[in-house]
Amino acid sequence: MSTSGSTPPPRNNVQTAGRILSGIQPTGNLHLGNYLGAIRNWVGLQKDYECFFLIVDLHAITLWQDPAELRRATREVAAGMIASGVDPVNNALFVQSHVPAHAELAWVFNCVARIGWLNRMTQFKDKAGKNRENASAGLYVYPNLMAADILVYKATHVPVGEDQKQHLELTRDIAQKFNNDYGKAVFPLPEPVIRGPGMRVMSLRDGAKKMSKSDESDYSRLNMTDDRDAIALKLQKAKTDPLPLPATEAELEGRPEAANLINIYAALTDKTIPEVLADISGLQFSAFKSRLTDIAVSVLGPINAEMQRLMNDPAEIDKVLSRGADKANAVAGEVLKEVYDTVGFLPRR
Ligand code: AQP
Repeated sequence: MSTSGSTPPPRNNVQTAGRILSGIQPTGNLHLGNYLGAIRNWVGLQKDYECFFLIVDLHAITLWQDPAELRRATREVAAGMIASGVDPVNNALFVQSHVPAHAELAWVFNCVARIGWLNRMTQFKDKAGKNRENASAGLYVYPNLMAADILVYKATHVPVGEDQKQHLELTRDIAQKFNNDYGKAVFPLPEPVIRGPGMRVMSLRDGAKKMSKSDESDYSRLNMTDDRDAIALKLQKAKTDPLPLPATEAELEGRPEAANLINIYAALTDKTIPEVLADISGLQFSAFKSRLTDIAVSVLGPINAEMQRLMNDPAEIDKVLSRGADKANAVAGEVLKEVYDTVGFLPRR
């Protein structure tokens, strides 16, 4: 069966390389991992692709969120994306709950995806922990909603980190099964797209854990809203090991905390690891951390200042998000109509 739905319409009459869908959860403070692992890459992708960037509040409530904090974080994520260079005019930047088609298509996919497929999702096992019986049903069917997020725009490409690859595979399985079940190529099979180093930033307190919004220690991450003092303090306190800084890449083996700091340095300066090792040769860890502080401040400082400016005008952020939702609804509404028609729902006259 062909996947003819895979050619995206041109944007502003210019043919793009495809249609991208990517999202971020408003579950706490945006951090350096979100910036280097996702947002910075999106800024590069928007030049070539038609992009739909969404703030996934429906996903966020699969774990309980404080309502006031959820609203604050939703605006902060929008501000962080715009301050980092995401263009909300030429792309759609919006909140997932403002586009009802996501939840509606997710229900259809709840009826397409097989329980066995969901049982294999490692993220559910990680997030539910030992107490699976007490996890929300939403957390269990989260991958079906993610598939709906992507396919409700017939996205052709999805930027994915290591941890999301399995979910994209499931999305492709759902698209394929839907197309087969109904004998019609409604959905394209979206491809992963990787731009930039695709790096994973680890916790500053434990090199084996990824930097995360929900880590209870604020010292584990550099928030995009941290000022110079906070960045300096967190980097000075960042866990290292008793050995001197490495001189070669091979010496980084088995030293996750040192490797993480050096990877961060490389990503922030757009240098390779050997270039960074040449830069820092002969430094003590403390001098290296001071230099890294200057570099982090030079990248995050201007973003932080712009985020603060935007956050001082929440009504303006809401307007931008509302315009983004209008664009998204126009596309998603049509795809949902096609899906409802395909499965045999009676049209509303
Ligand atoms: N540490 C990281 N390194 C590289 N990329 C990261 N991302 C998140 N953490 C890192 C990428 O940021 C995008 C948005 O992530 P998300 O907010 O949707 O969910 P997440 O991956 O679960 O991020 P967190 O910070 O760990 O959130 P919580 O604590 O709420 O679960 C994704 O592209 C992700 O890969």
